[in-house]
Amino acid sequence: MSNPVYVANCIFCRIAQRKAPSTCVYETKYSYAFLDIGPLSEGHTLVIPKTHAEFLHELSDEYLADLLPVAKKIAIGTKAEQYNILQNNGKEAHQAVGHVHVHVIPKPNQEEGLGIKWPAK
Ligand code: D5M
Repeated sequence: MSNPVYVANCIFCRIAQRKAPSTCVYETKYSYAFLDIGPLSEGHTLVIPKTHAEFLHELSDEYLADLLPVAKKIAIGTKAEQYNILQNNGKEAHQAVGHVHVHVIPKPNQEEGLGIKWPAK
């Protein structure tokens, strides 16, 4: 495993290091998953690498390879049959936080919701 890069003024680096608050959903050696602060739906989760990279193309394959399996696990954990996986790179592409993150956005039943109890381990 290559040495992780930590950027002190990056909020997602701070979250991954547990120096800033978050609701952890799941984590691996390479990735950290937590609830989005402004959820588009119940269970909206972000998966981030535990090393700093602003854009996907700057992230090493070692960390990149873990992001989608974790996103899949989160999606399964929500029990939503329908969901979006999104990943934005650059301001024009609606990236607001400069640390790679994958959105998992479940589409819960509008009346019943998902009834998730986090963390879903
Ligand atoms: O999405 C950036 C996402 O990051 C957006 O949905 C809000 C979320 N966000 C920002 N700060 C926090 C903290 N501190 N905790 C949890 N979620 C956060 P983007 O793809 O860059 O537009």
